[in-house]
Amino acid sequence: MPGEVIDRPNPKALKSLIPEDVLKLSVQLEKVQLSDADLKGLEEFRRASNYIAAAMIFLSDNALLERDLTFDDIKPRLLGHWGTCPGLTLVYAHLNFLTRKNDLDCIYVVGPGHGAPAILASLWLEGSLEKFYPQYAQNKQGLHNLITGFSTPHGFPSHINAETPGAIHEGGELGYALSVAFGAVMDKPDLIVGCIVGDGEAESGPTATAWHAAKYIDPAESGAVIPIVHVNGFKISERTIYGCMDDKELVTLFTGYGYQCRFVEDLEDIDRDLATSFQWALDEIRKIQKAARSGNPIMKPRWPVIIMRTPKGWSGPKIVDGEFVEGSFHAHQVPLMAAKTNKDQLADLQNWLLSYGPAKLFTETGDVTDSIKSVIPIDAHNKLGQRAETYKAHEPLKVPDWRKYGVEKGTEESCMKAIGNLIDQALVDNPKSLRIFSPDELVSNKLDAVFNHTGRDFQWDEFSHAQGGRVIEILSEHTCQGFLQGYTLTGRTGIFPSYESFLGIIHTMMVQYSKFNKMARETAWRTDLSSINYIETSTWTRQEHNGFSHQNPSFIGAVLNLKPDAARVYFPPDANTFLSTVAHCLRSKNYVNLMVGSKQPQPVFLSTEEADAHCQAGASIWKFASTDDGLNPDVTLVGIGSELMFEVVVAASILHRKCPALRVRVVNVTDLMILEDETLHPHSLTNDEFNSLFTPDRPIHFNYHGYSNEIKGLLFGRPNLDRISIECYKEEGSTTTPFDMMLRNNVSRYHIIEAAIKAGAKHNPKVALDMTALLGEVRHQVTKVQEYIMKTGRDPEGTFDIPKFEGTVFEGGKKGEGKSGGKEDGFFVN
Ligand SMILES: Cc1ncc(C[n+]2csc(CCOP(=O)(O)OP(=O)(O)O)c2C)c(N)n1
Ligand SMILES: *[C@@H]1O[C@H](CO)[C@@H](O)[C@H](O)[C@H]1NC(C)=O
Ligand SMILES: *[C@@H]1O[C@H](CO)[C@@H](O)[C@H](O)[C@H]1NC(C)=O
Ligand SMILES: CC(=O)N[C@H]1CO[C@H](CO)[C@@H](O)[C@@H]1O
Repeated sequence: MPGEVIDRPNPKALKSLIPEDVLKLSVQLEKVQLSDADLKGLEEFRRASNYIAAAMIFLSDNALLERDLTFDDIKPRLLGHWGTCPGLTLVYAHLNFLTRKNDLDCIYVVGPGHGAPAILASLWLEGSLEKFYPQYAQNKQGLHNLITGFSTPHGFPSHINAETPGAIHEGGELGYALSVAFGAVMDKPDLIVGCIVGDGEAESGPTATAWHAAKYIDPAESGAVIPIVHVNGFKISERTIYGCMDDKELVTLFTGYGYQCRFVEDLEDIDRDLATSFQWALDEIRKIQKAARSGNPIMKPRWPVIIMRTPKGWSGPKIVDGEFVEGSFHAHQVPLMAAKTNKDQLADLQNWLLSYGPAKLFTETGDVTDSIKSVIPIDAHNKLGQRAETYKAHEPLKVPDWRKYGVEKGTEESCMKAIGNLIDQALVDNPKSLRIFSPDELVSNKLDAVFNHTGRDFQWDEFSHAQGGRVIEILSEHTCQGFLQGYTLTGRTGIFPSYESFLGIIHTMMVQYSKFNKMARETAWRTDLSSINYIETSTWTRQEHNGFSHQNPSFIGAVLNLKPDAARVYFPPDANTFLSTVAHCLRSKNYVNLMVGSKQPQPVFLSTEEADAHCQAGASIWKFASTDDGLNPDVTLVGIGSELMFEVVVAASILHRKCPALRVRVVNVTDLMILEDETLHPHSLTNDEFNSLFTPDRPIHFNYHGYSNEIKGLLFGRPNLDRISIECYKEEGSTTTPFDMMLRNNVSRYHIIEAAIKAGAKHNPKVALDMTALLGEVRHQVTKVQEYIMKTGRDPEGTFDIPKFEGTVFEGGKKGEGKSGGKEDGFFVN
C-alpha cells in the first residue's frame, strides 16, 4: 500500500552503491572474554533496570509483582516512553562496568531524555538515588516509592531533568546531548563522557553539526567523549534515517566525520559485544591522549564511535493487537495502553514484567543482588550518578579588576575593544576554567584582544593542533551553545559572543538550559554554577552594511521571558559601563546574562567611578545632559542601548540650544530589569524609586533598542502609564547608512526631539507657544537629511560627533573640535 510504513526495515538487505571494501574502515575485533560472574552481573543489571523502568510506567501498587496484577495496580494515567529504555539501560550497565574495570572518571549524557525510567531505574540500582533522596532507599519501600511515584505529580517527571542525579542535560528537546558532552570534557583531561544519541535525535541539525566537535578537543588538555548512536530504527511513528542506512553508508559517513566506528549488534551476545566496543573505545582514546600528552600528537586523530543496533523496546511485548511492538515504533511510548481496562493487556503486562524474573533480582529486603553490585563501581563517587563533576564542581572565577582597562571620559572607544582586554586578562588568570565559544565572530566583533595570550583551539589542521587555545570558533551556534552548557554545568565559565541577529538560532536551547538551571536551584544537593554569558554585538543599529537579514533584536525578548530570578539583560551605554557589566556577569551565578552592546567607537560618557555607580544602580540620571542637572523636568528622555542612548544625548544637546525653555531630564537604563513591577524582579525599583528617577507625573519617552512590547511588558503594573511613549526597533531596515537605520525606525534624535517637545508642551506653556514652529523645523530636518542620504549614500558629516554640553567635559566635543558638525551642509545634526 502506498505510504504504508514498513515495519522493520532491514538495511542489510538493501542494495548499496558503495563499494564493499569501505567496510574495512569499520573496526573488526575479536570479542573480549568476560567471566561468567561479569556476564551474569551485567545481564541481571539490565533485567532489573528494564523491569523497574517498565514497572514505573504502569504500576501504582504491587511494585514487585508479589501477587497477580489487578486493574487497581495500574496507574490512572500511563505516561512514559518505553522504546528507548532498554538501550539506555544497556549502556548504563556497561559504562559502570567499564568504569569499575578501568577505574575511570566517567559520566553519562543521555540524548533521549524521554527514557527517564531507564536512568532512574539504573540510579536506584546503583544506590545513587538513595544518596540524594532518602525516600528512594534500596529497599522494598524505596522501590515502591520510585515505581508508583514516577510521572505522577509527587514523583519524578517523565523526562530527565536537574532532579536526576548524574544528569547535566535537560531531557525533552532532542539534539543537544552530543555538543553538551563535548563541552563537559574540555579541560578535564581524565574525564570520559559516554553520550548516547538516539537515531531520531541524530537527524536533528544540532546533532549533525556536533559530530565535528571532536575537532575542537585537544587530547593533551581535555578528556574524551564516547558517542553511542542508538540505532533502534524508529522515532515516534516513522523509520529513522540512520535505521535505513546500511553498514557501508554509516561507515563512510562517520569516517568522513573523522571517527572510526564499530557496530554493536549481536543480540545473542550483546554484553560481550558492547563490552568489547567500550574497551576498544577507551583504549583508542588512551592512545590518542598518550601521544598528545607526551609531545607527539597524532595528526587528525580518529576518535571512536559506537553504532549500537538493538530493537526499539527490546524485551518488551512482541505483538499487541496484531501489530509488532518490539522492534517497531509501536514501542515508542506505552506499549499496553489499555492495561487498566483490558484484561488481555493486563495479562500481557503481567507476563512481560514476570519475564524479567523480579523475584530473583532483589533480595528479601528489596535490595539488589550481589551479582548486580559486582558490576557497579565500588566507590560511591565513581558511580555514574554520583560524579562530582555533575553537581558540585563549581570553580569560582578570578575576575580581574576591570578599572585597569577603564577609558578616559570624553574620549571615544569601542566597547568590544575595551572588554577584549579585560577578557584577555581573565583568560590568563583562569587558564583551565574559562573559555570563549563563538560562531567565528570574534574578530569581526572587535574582540581580538583575547588573542593576545591565547589562540584558537582547532585540531584539524597541522598548524594549530594540540596547541590548546581558549577560543573555539565553530560556525554553529548550536554547537557553541552545547559546549557552553556542558562546560558550565561541569563547573566552569563560558562566554558566547555572537551577532545579535543570529542568537535566536539557539533560543530554545537557552530556554531548555534555563529550565535545567531553575530545577537545579530548587534541588538542594546541586551547588551554584557560573552564569552563562552572551555578548550581543553587531546589533541592528550598526548592521546597516549587512542589511535587513542582520537586523533582529528578538533574542532580548527570549531572555526577558525567563523566570525573573534567572535572567539579566544589560545595555551598557559606553566602554566603562560595559567593562563593569562584563566583570559583574563573570562573577555572577546561575543566571542567563545577556549583554547588548556596540563594537563601533562610542563616546565614553561615564568615568570608571561613575560607570561603577551607574551599573550598580542599573540606571541613572545623566546630569551633564539634563537641564539643571535634571531638576524639575518637563519631560524625561530615556535611552536603552548604546546607539539609542547616543541619540538621546544628542537630542538633549540640540534641545538645549533650540528649545532652551524645555526642561529635560536624561536617564540611562543599563539593566532592563529595574523597570519591572516592584514585586516581580529582585532588581526592580520600588515605585518610589521609579518615581524619583522618572518623576511621578511628567511624560517619559523611551528610546529602546529592542521591540516595544518588551518595555510595555516590563512597565505593566507601574502607576501612571499613560504618560509613557516608546520608540524602538520596528523591523524597518536595509543596506543603508547608520543614521538612516535610526530614521527608518523613528528612533533618531529628531524623533526624540519631536516627542520631547510634544510632551513638554503639556506642562510648559512656553514650549507650547513655540511647538508648531519647532516641530516644523525638525520635520524639515528629517526630510533634508533623508534626501541627503539618498543622494550621497552617507550620513551628514558630524552626525556621530560627541555632542556638546557647556560646562562639562563634553564642552566643544573632542572629536568634532572646532568644527561645527555638519553645519556646512545646513543641518543641525549635533
Ligand atoms: C527537537 C525535538 N523534536 C521533536 C521531538 C519529539 N520527539 C520526542 S521522542 C521523538 C523520537 C526520538 O527518536 P530517537 O531519538 O530515535 O529516540 P528513541 O527511538 O530511542 O526513543 C521525537 C520526534 C522532541 N522531543 N524534540
Ligand atoms: C592586546 O592586543 C591589542 C591589539 O590587538 C592591544 O591594543 C592591547 O593593548 C593588548 N592588550 C594587552 C593586555 O596586551
Ligand atoms: C514613523 O513616524 C511617522 C510619523 O509619525 C509615521 O508615519 C511612520 O509610520 C513611523 N514609522 C514607523 C516604522 O513606525
Ligand atoms: C555622568 C553622570 O551623570 N553620572 C551619574 C551616573 O549615575 C550615578 C549614580 O547612579 C551618579 O553618581 C553619577 O554622577
